[in-house]
Amino acid sequence: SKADIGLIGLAVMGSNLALNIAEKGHTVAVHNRTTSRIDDFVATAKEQGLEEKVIPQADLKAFVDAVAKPRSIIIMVKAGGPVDDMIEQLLPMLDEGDAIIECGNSLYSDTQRRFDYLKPKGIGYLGVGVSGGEEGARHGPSIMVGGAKEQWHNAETVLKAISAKFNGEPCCAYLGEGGAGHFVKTIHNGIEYGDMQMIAEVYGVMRDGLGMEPKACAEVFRKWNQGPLNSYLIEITAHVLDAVDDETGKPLVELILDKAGQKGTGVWSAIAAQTLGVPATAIEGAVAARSISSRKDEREAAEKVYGARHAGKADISLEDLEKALLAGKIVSYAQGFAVMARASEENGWNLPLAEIAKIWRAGCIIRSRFLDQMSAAYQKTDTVNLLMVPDFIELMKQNHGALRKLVAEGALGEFPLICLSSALSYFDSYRQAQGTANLIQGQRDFFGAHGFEIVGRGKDLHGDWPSTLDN
Ligand code: NBP
Repeated sequence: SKADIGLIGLAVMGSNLALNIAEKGHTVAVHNRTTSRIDDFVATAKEQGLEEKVIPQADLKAFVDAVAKPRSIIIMVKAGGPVDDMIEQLLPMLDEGDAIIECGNSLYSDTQRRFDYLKPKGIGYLGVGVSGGEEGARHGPSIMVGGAKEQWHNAETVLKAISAKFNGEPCCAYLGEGGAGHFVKTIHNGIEYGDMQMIAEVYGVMRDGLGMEPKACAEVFRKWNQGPLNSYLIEITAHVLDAVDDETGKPLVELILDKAGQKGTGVWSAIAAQTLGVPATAIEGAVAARSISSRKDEREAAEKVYGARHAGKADISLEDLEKALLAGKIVSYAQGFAVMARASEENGWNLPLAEIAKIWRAGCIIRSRFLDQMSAAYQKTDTVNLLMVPDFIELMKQNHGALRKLVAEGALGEFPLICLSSALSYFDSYRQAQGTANLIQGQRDFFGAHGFEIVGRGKDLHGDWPSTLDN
């Protein structure tokens, strides 16, 4: 008999997804360019007692033929060129109505392009964001589906079965056409950058401003994990801070080099925000912080020039740090969701914001209690900006004072709070009815005759500016 689904690409992610599929009782045909990976995979499937659900095929045509029609074929190869190569190889072997389901970390515009390319050929293209890393792929990731809706329904049972569950509900949903799934995954990663950076900034204040040892910080994060900040990232932060280096007996975190890596999805989300004209300062700040972190030589040189921060203590309580982190998080999520809402309008995706918050509640890196609250709040309203969603207005009112206090302490105490301070500035700009862009418009009209508006008098007005200047 034929396989329920096919999967190409048996590296870390693909093999874990395939094992997950087999474990949920679905037959999966598997293929990989380098055949030794197929043998390794079959051996692993045997060890796990799943070989009966696996149909290995070293020949691509035989693999395609082994999948039941209309075919659903997952590709989990390296993002970029290899995905296009795979599509071209598969094309002549597929029949109308079949689907290619690409589950790697692809750029959403590539996904959109592939979707548009395959649609007229009668092949449904699904670009699917899969979050949760290796563990998630094996035991239940959060799955963000975009692309051909008709073909999604053919694969829905399998994808929902392998996804993470939150209170029994699958963390897998169809979000919109074309590149919608990969776009949402990108913003997920941008938000993840923000969460991580804000946690790191608060850790910096604990370490340098409150003189706390890693173990003591870990204790605080464990406690916070019982409250509104309850999340996977807060939980693992406590573990990272607790870890001890075997060789030296020192806290491991103090030995790890302070240079953060990045693979590009944070940058993609910041670029998307800028391109769409949606402010996402917390995400941008988090990306910038990683870039600054990677320039250790420059930072060391600059510290010599300007001196290290003064050794003064920070005057802030742990309670206020917790509240500040919550307020920063609300702003960051508000920004990320506003970017998705705008992208949705621009691309006609109809992204369901409540549903997105829902499928992020388990399986992915940003899973949290907060997202449960968020999905509940978004279900009650169609307000786009989280800062204007009733339950969150209350939360923000209760907590922005602490964020303000932290940012003020940070400024005077010389702690870098690039993400948290950007979040606060955004909040203050967002809620300021009378801003300062009147001056910008005056300047623009002065040098470029761009015109300005005066309410009651009309648009495209000009000032009678002096024609000679000192400079
Ligand atoms: P890799 O990204 O390391 O890719 C290796 C796979 O791509 C192998 O199966 C390899 O075949 C295949 N491949 C390559 Br490379 N070029 C190919 C080509 N021209 N034609 C056919 N196959 C080709 O695998 P991974 O680490 O499992 O990641 C897979 C995807 O998942 C990537 O997009 C990655 O960014 C994403 N990812 C996501 C997460 C997450 O948390 N969601 C984590 C890690 C990765 P070979 O064996 O013949 O070389």
